[in-house]
Amino acid sequence: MSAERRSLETLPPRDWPTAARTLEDDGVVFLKSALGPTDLALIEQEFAHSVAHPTPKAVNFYPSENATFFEDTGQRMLPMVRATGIDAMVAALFGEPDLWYMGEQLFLKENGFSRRTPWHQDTSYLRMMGSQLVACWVTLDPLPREHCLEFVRGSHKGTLYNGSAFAAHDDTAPLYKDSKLPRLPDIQKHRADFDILAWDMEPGDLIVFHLGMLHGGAGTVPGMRRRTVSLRFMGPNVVFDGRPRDNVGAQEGNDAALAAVYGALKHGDPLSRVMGQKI
Ligand SMILES: O=C(O)CCC(=O)C(=O)O
Repeated sequence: MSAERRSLETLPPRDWPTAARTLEDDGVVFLKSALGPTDLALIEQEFAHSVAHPTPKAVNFYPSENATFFEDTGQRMLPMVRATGIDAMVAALFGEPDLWYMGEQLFLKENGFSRRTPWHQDTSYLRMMGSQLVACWVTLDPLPREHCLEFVRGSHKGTLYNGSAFAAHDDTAPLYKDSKLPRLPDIQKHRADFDILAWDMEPGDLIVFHLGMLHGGAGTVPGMRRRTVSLRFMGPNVVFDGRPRDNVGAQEGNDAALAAVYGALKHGDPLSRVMGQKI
């Protein structure tokens, strides 16, 4: 696998300035046919390897529901990111060559009626601010719009909510009990009140979204498999969000490694010095 960043000329042609403007305005951009068959084969191989070799952070959510809802995070997919040119696409969207890879998150839903991923913002869990802060969401299975990842348009510029605890019967149950952040709205119950974006997706299509976006993932029905990966990146304008988030001191979430990083930072400190892999 190549260690060099691919040049944009080797990737499907696209109007990158327009795509960047959509990402900036809406908080999400859909890139049709961004990846070719060789790229997909590589991602599929990496996905299978990760599922077969889960990290200690892997979670099987909602085990009583009798369907698979597997989630894991890791830092193993950077060679794939480079080989497929996903980093080159992010650099084009940022208009910025310097990038840091923050890692991948895998979701596998299958074997029955697997439930939705609750609506949430990644920045509720990560104390990060800046426009150059995105996930690239890839599906390995065709997903009609109703099984896609969904977004509230422009919500990266709105309120930052408390995290979802991913509770079985209450999607908005707050993760952080003493938080100053407001409870999530019940978007699923009041969908008509929100400007929701989603797409019919084929393997090869890519969605890039800002980590401040309200987003939620559809579930599966019997006979379906939904294998998806989020690859997260930041650019140099991303800084530590040190504003108080709870009533008892710094809110570190449930990640001890992140807590150690945050403890050494002041509001506005660049995060690229301390997090992610420079690529
Ligand atoms: O695919 C899903 O259902 C959820 C994905 C998600 O929340 C994420 O990638 O941040």
